[in-house]
Amino acid sequence: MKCRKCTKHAVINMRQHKLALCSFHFLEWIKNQTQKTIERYKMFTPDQKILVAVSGGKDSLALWDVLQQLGYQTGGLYIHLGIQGVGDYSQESQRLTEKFAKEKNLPLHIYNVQQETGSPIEEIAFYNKRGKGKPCAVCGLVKRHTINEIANQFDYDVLVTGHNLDDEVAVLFGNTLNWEVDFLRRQSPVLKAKKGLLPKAKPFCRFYERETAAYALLAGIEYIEEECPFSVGSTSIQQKEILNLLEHQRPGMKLAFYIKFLKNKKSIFQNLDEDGDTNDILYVCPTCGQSTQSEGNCSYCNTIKRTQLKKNK
Ligand code: Q46
Ligand code: ZN
Ligand code: ZN
Repeated sequence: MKCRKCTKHAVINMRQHKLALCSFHFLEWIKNQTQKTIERYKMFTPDQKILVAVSGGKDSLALWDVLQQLGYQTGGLYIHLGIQGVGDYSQESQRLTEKFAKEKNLPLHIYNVQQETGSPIEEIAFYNKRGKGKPCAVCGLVKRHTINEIANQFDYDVLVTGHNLDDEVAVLFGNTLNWEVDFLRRQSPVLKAKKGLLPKAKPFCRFYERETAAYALLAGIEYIEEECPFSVGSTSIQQKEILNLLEHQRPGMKLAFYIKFLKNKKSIFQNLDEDGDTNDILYVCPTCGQSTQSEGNCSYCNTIKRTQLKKNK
């Protein structure tokens, strides 16, 4: 198969776009499409400071690479969760993230949960009995808190994450199956700033996972291939498998499902603010100074305090 734009051998055939491209034109296509997505959803502008949440995986490193090539001012944030897994997951993903940042000469903030709080993520989850054996709920809480802390400290304007189309469609599918109206209302490629919280954007939300993987490979990015050990057997992975079967039978199904949802969202949720939560009164946590939805300490500070108290008993 030949590249649509030149006569060279095509390295990827994107059936949903009826588009086959060579390595050079595919890398160029990813960059152009990312720029279009940034503009289409009014994500951010070149004069803003962008904080990229990097995990050491293909999506976040590829996104960081594309944004810096497009000329955006970016800095990365890696959160070391203290997760072991096979081959020391956190240590290895930090190593690869640091290697990438060094090669590209990009600023990287490293936040080590154990060093900052005294406990790795699993221990915090254990002492707070959250998440039925998995530390994911606590992990989300710690990540959100850390991102806000670093963003405030270093004056970042926008947070970007490497969520791809497969991630977004799995979330959409799961929320539809359970009629999670509030979550559906809030699902968007871009979320406006709320009091004390950073605006968020997902510039890769229209790329299939195989496209971001191909980008990382062709751009020579070394990334961690293992997923976090706690993601194994998750509902979202099961749903991704079902969606892959549907996509196989009908190429483009995932993209259409997502794009049509975004197009029809306004009429489905008429009179409701798509960002949600805007009517919630936000308070200031007396310990860390971040926004919280009730008076007194925020959930993060309560969780860390509880961990330290129980651990030292
Ligand atoms: S939440 Fe759970 Fe992920 Fe945290 S513990 Fe791993 S699987 S990394 S996105
Ligand atoms: Zn070509
Ligand atoms: Zn707090």
